[in-house]
Amino acid sequence: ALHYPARLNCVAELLDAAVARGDGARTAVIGEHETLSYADLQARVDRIAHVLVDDMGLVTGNRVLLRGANNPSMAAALLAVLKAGCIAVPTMPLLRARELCTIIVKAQVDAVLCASSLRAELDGALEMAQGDHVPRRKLYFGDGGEGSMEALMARHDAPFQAAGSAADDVCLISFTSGTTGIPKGTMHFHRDVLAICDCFPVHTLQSKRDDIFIGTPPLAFTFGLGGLLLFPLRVGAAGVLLEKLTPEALLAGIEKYRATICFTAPTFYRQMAPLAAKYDLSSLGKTVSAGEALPLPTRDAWKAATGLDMIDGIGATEILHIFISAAGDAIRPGATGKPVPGYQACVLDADGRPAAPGVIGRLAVKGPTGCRYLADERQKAYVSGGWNLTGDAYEMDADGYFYYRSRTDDMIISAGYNIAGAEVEDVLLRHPAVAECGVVGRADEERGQVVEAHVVLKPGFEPSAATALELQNFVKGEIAPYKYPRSVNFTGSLPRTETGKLQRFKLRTQ
Ligand code: 3SK
Repeated sequence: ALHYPARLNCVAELLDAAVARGDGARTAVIGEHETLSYADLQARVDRIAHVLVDDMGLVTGNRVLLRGANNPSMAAALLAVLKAGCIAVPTMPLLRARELCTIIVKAQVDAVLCASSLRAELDGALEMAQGDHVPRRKLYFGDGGEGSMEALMARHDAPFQAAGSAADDVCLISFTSGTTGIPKGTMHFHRDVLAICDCFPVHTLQSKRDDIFIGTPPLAFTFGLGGLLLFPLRVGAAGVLLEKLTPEALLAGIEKYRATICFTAPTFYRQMAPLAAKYDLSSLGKTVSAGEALPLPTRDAWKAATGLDMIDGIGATEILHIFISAAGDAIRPGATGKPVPGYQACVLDADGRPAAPGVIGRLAVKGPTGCRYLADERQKAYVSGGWNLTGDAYEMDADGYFYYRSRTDDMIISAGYNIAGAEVEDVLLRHPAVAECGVVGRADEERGQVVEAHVVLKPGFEPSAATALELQNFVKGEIAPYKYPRSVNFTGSLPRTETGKLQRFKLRTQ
């Protein structure tokens, strides 16, 4: 079990403690334009914390919306908010004014820190929010102009004493639109931030102080916040923050910075595998896949391209980070893995009782972190009897390995058969013509639902009736024929959330 003192500021533990133990000269964050040592990062965080408290008049518990690309300035701003005892409300750079407005109002944001390059949508959001809620303060960073954060920071060079927060003070409200499109704010404590650093990276990833972390999830997504900033800081390692989040940029980044651990989603690994041979990836030792279920063909393609066995994981914004995973010899292809030490998981049957091995049911998890929605009725459905119900359908085998089957609301019931869309997707992805696909159920008078595949073809393949037939026959040849997609829709792209998750609800209503 993890034990933390009752009073605790997570940034004091992650950053000030590193400098105090003599790691000040070590590299902490690497950006495309600058590299900061632990001492540099601490100095920058302290200046920003002074700006927040001394210039903006913020006090403990104030909520600060953050908006910026993955870079050292955004990382420092985020850490400064926490160090000052305020609550960070990070937002994805791709969010539009309407979505930002919802967050500003729902989180009753007190202040806004925004990269000047991303201010247009934010200004639109502030205007939209006028009638409902107006943050008292806003400050832009990144351009160094008059009145900017940088101009104010220049006036402060004294160390900043971390706020004496309680371990269970909220420090982070992380928003997720999930796959349903209705945003929820999830609240996390200072001790939760340390708990995720002391579970998955220690027991599963086994990261070390010489590691160099890299990846694509935005810092506003807890997958990226943990994997690219918090986990490296906890062990005195370095995190590379890339602003350009493309498969090519990630491969080039791994080569350039000699990264050892990569965090990204299956879609990226799928796109990187055919390009991998063009880059020197010899520094890479561990690759973590999360954010979406990992299809077996993607695991295989990545292994064939790089020799690396993917560390798959399931996490949730509600739980803050990964809670089921496996690495090294414990990897069982097709399974996500076992509960990360510190967490417990089980599969519940239709009556809410633990299901026998081999039975598909609802995944339930508990551990040092868990769901606390901000003012949201959905809390009652997510947490029941001390268990967090993530909305995933899983099956556990006799050895305690967990296998993803679908989202609980994604099971397709066709002519009495239960069909997991993810299984059909796995098969389609094995076909040489298929680049991406999403499989959903479409209402059908005769069969209740029919399996419908939305397919993005690879260059050189024709979206024709002949190709559709070929894909249907391919599925019939690989799995039980009742699972084949009776309807095939060719499309240029699939709807995804800002974190890369497939929005099946949009496919269903298309
Ligand atoms: O949402 C997810 O899938 C996720 C995965 C890993 C870590 C954190 C999160 C939120």
